[in-house]
Amino acid sequence: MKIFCLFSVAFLLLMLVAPGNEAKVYKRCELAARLKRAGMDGYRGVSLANWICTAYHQSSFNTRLVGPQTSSGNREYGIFQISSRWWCDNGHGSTANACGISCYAFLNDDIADDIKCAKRIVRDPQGMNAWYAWQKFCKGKNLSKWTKGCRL
Ligand SMILES: *[C@@H]1O[C@H](CO)[C@@H](O)[C@H](O)[C@H]1NC(C)=O
Ligand SMILES: [Ca+2]
Repeated sequence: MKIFCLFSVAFLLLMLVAPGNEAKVYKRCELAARLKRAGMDGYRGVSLANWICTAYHQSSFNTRLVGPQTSSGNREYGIFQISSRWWCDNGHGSTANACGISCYAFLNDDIADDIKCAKRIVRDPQGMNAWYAWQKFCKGKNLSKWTKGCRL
């Protein structure tokens, strides 16, 4: 039993320190700073608060989130919940794969590729309406709370 506990603790520690392998959940202001650094504040006229609000309502800032399978057999991946139907390839069924990337690349703690694809998505005529959570929870709302208290 003691040995088992030691192994468990060792395993847990390993999981915590393994680089690039973390189930990273961003803090709100941490994500705000990261997105700002990536030029997302005002990208295509979309303020930083809109991106934070969208990410929160899509994934709770969890980079590891895989959405449930939809009726069309697709899933959504990562902090922005990007769909395998249009934007990435998850190896199951057909996809437009407009971002030219594996969906699994959206599940690690390096969100550079997620950001790049989100920019591609918002360049389409539908803009932010691509994200249902944005329409429902962010569009036309007072979004000041999403960047409040963040040093940006
Ligand atoms: C948005 O909400 C904040 C904080 O609740 C408030 O200070 C601000 O005046 C509001 N902005 C608008 C445009 O209503
Ligand atoms: Ca990634």
